[in-house]
Amino acid sequence: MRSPDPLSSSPFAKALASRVLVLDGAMGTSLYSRDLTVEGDYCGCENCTDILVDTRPDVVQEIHESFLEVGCDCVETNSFGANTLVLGEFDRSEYAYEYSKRSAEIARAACDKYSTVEKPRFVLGSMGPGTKLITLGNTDWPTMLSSYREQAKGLIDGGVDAFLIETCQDLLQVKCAINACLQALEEKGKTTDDIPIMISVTIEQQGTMLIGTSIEAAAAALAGYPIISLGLNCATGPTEMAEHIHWLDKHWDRSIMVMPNAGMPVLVEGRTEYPLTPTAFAEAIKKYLDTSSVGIIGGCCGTTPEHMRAVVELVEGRSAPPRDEIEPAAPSCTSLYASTEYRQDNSFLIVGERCNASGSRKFKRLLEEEDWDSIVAMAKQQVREGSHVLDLNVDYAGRDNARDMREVVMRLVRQVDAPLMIDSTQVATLEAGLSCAPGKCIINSANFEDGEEKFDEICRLAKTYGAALVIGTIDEDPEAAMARTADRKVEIATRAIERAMQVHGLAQSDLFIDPLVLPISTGMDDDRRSALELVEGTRRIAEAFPEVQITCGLSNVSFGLKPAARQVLNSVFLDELVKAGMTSAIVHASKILPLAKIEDDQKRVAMHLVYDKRDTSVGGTGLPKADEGVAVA
Ligand code: THG
Repeated sequence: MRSPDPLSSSPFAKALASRVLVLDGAMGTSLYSRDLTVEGDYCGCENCTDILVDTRPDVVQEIHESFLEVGCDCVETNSFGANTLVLGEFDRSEYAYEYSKRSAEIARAACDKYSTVEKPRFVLGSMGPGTKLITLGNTDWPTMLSSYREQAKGLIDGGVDAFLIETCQDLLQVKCAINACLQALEEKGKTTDDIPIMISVTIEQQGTMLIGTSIEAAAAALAGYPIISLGLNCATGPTEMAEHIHWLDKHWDRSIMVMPNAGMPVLVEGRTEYPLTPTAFAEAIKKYLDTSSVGIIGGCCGTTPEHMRAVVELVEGRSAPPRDEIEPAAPSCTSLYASTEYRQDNSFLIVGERCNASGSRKFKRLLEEEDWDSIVAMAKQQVREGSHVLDLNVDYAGRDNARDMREVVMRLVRQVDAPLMIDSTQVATLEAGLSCAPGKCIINSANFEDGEEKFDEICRLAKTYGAALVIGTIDEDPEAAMARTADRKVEIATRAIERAMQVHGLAQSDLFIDPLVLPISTGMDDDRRSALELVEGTRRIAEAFPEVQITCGLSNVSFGLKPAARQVLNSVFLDELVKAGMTSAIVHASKILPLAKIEDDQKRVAMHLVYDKRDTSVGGTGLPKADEGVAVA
């Protein structure tokens, strides 16, 4: 549970923490209702409303004032598309900063006219989604990042009280815009304490964001970012948003915003109209105030000052709904579509191991052949076999690994509904994957083998891309880098967890400690204790850090043994690990046997191997030979 401490101490954040705030209504539909000329006012750029802050600041300010006049607490700047990508379509990308700054100054001037000590008015810097969907490859992360950064810098210099990243359709776009705001703030020597970040996503009538993301997935993917609120705007009227708002009400532990259209748009004689009258709009809003914890209410398409006047009357005197009693949603990772909890009841988080160039001959061949479709089919097959998450490793000497990672991730995120574990030893390859993945991924992995610098670099990737992080218990010790004893596993895990949390602000629940499975099948005496040291290390890490996840590359334990023997040993070992507190494992899902299906004597032999009890009564390993198969009903 989070303390009531708002994410920011700015005047806007304080107001948000104390009372329900009302935003303004539609800017776009208000502008379109004015008599503006394409050649003069729009400089020939039809529909580029962002230009109007330059050509018709009077009209823009007048619209702001019309909303302040009826009592709105906040206005949104007229900067919905004032970023380099959108303005580039009008050959005006170099104006992104200037238009954004002007939009904020105009809104500020309007607010200054109406602000009083009792009722200060606030400027929210509007940042729209643009016209390019990054998850669909219409643009890329660096381009979009610099596009939004220009806008954010202009909004800061123009004096906004908060950023409002709104009408979001694509999670990757949201993550990118948040980073742009954070970079712009840093450049200006400010933080989210000065200018907080608000997010508003658009849930279409069919119940998800444009490219299929559920509200649960959006909340899970965004929870790790320093945002002060999450809400919904556009696409539908207030009634259609109810289900999603009520989900946020139960599971989102910060402020909630609702900014609906004035009903579902209807076509009347070729024109789009919004059917809800101010009274009907306010009635629908009243239901939210009575039954949920909405703290910010605004109006999107089709809402006029009269609509907002009716809302202001409802809200007058209401204090901010408390959010600190909310039990946040269980820690999860997400695909583009849905979220997957890290902790599985009576089971473990199954991470499919097969999309790995060094873990599967087939995958390696498909990568060589650049047979992307068959790679997607392999991924889908693993989900059918029960994998919750898919490990993806394209490390392959002599190939462009970053490119391969992009090619595969771009396809998997859209075609396979499972979160990804992005696996590489190279930072550039990890970043290539993360910057194409809209959901909340798990990075595999960081460790201290090459010192703290590389560890820190990967923690920063986790922060930037909103990912969870696997940390292997390996350190700089040139003699024994990989922790082989329970003591060293615990020692390195402790150092890593503390550093990831204290230096990088990662959440304990987003850390997956990998205490390292080493083969016990080498025949070397030194390796025989590896399994039991791992069971013991797992138990102690789970005890010391109850919120941390613990994972491993299970199949490593049985390298070199015959396939049937591997199945038995892997399955028995996994069961011991889960009992000791392991919460996840990278496995070949269809090859894990339920213990009930393993014969007792095979189980006993496997246990002897795991716990290094030498059993002289059986010859060889005592596990089934390849040609015997395993007795499975
Ligand atoms: N920890 C973490 N990540 C990891 C590992 C780990 N990622 C990679 C690896 N180890 C886990 N993945 C695999 C994948 C496949 C196999 C073992 C571990 C495997 N493959 C068969 C083999 O090599 O015999 C090949 C099968 C085939 O070619 O189809 O055993 O420890 N964090």
